[in-house]
Amino acid sequence: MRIDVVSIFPSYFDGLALSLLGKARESGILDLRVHDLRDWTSDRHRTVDDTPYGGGAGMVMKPEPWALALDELASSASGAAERPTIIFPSPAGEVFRQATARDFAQREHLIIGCGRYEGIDERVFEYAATLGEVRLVSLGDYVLNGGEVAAMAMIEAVGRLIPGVVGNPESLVEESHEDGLLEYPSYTKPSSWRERAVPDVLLSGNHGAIAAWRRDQQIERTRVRRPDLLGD
Ligand code: 6GU
Repeated sequence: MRIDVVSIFPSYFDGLALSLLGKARESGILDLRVHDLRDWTSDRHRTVDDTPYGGGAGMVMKPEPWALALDELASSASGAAERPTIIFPSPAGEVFRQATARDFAQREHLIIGCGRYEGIDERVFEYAATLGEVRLVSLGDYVLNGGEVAAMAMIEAVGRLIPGVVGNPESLVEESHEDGLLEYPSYTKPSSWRERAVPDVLLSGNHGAIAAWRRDQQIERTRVRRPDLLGD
């Protein structure tokens, strides 16, 4: 999979050289490239924003650098048969869920455009739709200063679903949200620690009883912490 990120703060993404995603990049499973939006400006100050028409607080990102960036990146993934999926992290977007991550993980080429929260000129989204499928995607109902942290969360959630990135694919299925429930609690040695015992059933060797207990725990946790997921 190819992922191109466009940001005015490319060094946010340095952390993606670490851990499982870093390994996936080294092995070539994940071709992740981070670009500085200012590379597509041509004025001396490398300007990317301007005041909003109609007035109001803050600045709006200018359309011209975005269009040049998208033109170049949408056509540069040589060999990609599909048009790219162009993602703009935005608190005004659809909510990013595990199902969204699974959807994006199927795609050959993602372009992620990180704006500042006052926004990108609206015409950029219309123009991007001529180059690929545009998705405005939010992490949830709170406000970040820009799209970078959200983009990193999405890249990690998507990247770990690419076959070969997570060593043991079984660890992907037993997680929170994969089956619509929160995950069950985990324990390791010692079996008794600071007066706290590991639940007996986990030491019983009875795999049927363990599976049933874990399922009950998933349902109970979900009922208490996330009743919205149960839809009742
Ligand atoms: Cl995707 N962007 C920003 N700026 N704020 C957010 C968000 C995204 N998701 C939640 N809050």
